[in-house]
Amino acid sequence: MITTIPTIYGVKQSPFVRKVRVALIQKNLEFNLITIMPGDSRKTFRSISPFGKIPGFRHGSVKLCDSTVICNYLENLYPTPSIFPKDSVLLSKAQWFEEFADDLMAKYLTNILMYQCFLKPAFRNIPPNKEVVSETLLEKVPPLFQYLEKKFFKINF
Ligand SMILES: N[C@@H](CCC(=O)N[C@@H](CS)C(=O)NCC(=O)O)C(=O)O
Repeated sequence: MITTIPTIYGVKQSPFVRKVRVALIQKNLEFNLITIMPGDSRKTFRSISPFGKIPGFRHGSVKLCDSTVICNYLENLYPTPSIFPKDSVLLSKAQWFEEFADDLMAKYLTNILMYQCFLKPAFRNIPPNKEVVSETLLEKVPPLFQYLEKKFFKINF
């Protein structure tokens, strides 16, 4: 058993960092957060996350990247309380929603909208591409929320 406190490398605003923080909190585990921006090129960080993506994760001598890999590591090492259903069909459903959020939701909400509307103007001083923002908001995002609403809330707007 590794006795050191795990360390997350990343920023709180990242949905992938948040996912790992939630898993650690659910499991009542202490952790450190070292603030690292995506793409940071420092050697210590790149030895944990070779392509500079956040979150990176260190636990003793164990170095991991990718939020799904990290959450699975935590679940296997600290099975109680569990963050995944035991039933294999429910587990597959949970894994599908995790993949849905990591892939499609992150693609449009984080990589396009957050980048265009916040990161690009704030850090690169470049205004958002209005066409891309409008196409994403009007065409790409609504089907994702309609799907979630149908699955979870049974609301029809
Ligand atoms: N599949 C990865 C995705 C992580 C990811 O894309 N993180 C973003 C920040 S929210 C990042 O580091 N982007 C920088 C890049 O793609 O170079 C995970 O689940 O951890």
